[in-house]
Amino acid sequence: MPPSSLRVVYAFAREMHPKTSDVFIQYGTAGFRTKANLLEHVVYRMGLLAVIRSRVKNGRTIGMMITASHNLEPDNGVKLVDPDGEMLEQSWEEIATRLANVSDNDLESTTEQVIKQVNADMSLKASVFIGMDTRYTSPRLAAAAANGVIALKGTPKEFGIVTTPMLHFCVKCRNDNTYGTPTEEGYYEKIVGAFKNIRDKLPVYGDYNTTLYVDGANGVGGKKLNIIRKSLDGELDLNLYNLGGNGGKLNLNCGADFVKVSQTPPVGVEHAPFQRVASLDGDGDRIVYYYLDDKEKMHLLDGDRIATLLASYVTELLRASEASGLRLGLVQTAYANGASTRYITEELKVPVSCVKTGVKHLHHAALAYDVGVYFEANGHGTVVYSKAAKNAISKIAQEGEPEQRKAAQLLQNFIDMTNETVGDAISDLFLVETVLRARGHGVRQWMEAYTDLPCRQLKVTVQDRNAISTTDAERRCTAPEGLQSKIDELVAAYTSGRAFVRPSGTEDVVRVYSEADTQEAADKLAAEVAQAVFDLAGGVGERPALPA
Ligand code: 16G
Ligand code: MG
Repeated sequence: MPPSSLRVVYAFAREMHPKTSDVFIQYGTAGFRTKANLLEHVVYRMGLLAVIRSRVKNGRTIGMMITASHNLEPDNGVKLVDPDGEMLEQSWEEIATRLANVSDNDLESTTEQVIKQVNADMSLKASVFIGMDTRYTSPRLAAAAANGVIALKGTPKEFGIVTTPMLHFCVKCRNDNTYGTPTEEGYYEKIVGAFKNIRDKLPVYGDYNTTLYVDGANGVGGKKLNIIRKSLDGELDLNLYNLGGNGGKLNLNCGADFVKVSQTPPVGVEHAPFQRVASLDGDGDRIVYYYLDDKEKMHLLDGDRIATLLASYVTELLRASEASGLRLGLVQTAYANGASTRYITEELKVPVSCVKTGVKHLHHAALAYDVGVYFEANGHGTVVYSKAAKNAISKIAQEGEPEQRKAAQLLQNFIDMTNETVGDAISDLFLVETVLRARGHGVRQWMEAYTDLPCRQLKVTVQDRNAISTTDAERRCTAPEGLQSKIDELVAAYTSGRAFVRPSGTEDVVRVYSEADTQEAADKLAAEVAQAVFDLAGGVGERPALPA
């Protein structure tokens, strides 16, 4: 494309999506995310970038998802999806940030620079899939995205309201037709179809019952489960709450993030003792389970629990199918409860890697295993399988001895039920239900695997959060000077004590995490570490207080 045809990039910007704010915005851990009214020009420009990216990838399809996940209704955001359904390659985050922040007057020349820098052949076709969550600001932003795509002569395809993982799935299928059909129906066919396929293989028995309550966070995930529910004919009885009607507000006092962080049940859900409840986040890529006991005390089954459940079951099936030479491993972050890590390594005897916070880091590390299970404690995760693993399992499913074949066929259903592109609340829900059903387990047996160490999270506001540098998957800090040795000294005074600090990737704060043998101890340790951060890293406002 000759440079003169880039004039339209400016024309669209000026006439339809002008930059109206000078607030600097950064492509962070999960794309751009801020108040929706600051985003229209950003999303338009990401439409441009998606076309360039598609051309750099030889015309393969790129995804754009309009969502601010678990944030409240007034926020929104955009993230790009790479051809294999993964998050945008990290080296492009800086390019995205640059393109988002230049003035309208400089947009044409900056676009040209970017095209040169990444060596995009602008004569190629370009394809961009666009999805959005249920926010009332999303349609307008999706339209801006499409205009960005059109401005550079790419072809946008709009999926309307879908979960984030559905969009990732469709992008992957479009670029690799062995993975499935790139439509919402194709997603149901593969993922929900695989769940239905286990009905004869895994009869319901023991303490497992087919009733599941779901907190839909008043977002898109619950809406999609409502579609799925009607096709499940008795295999799973979904009681859905917080579907967005009756004045329920997106993520407000409900949803996976609220449940995990506040450790309290969401509003809008009925409860029965020991009834398992799954709580989704606003764009359907995170899930945690919980239940209330007969004294109405809440018990949380978070991402660590889901990871250990899935890893132990897949290990069992691999053993039963006698698939030899396949390495299964689990990936966590520093936020994983120490008790879960101990259980995985010492009892399940599964290797564990610890990586930096953020799905892309976990996903990447999981690819190193034949079967890689990854989860953040907050409920974002999935399982990925290598080609070798899929081939070996498929061979046994056809040619193995009867018992081996049975296990391998179950594994195949398990693989089909998994959205390997990204953590997916709906897919994870079916995986969890499958394992509980296979074992005849209710929530109590699931909970019995190990006992969580009490933990606490706090945040501290400092002048510049980047004054904190970390190493060793964020478990230790290297700056400011003296902070790590102070943390070491504080931690040493506690039984089973552990603590770390890291700058947030999504908020202007430093996060503090602690765990210890009692809740009081974990609370006190977190407060002491927060004080140390405040003192040594330029705290702003009031110095954090110790618990009374
Ligand atoms: C983003 C990440 C999530 C991570 C969180 C940490 C993705 C899709 N999402 O939401 O994985 O746990 O950031 O936030 O990567 P923080 O840096 O503010 O603690
Ligand atoms: Mg989310």
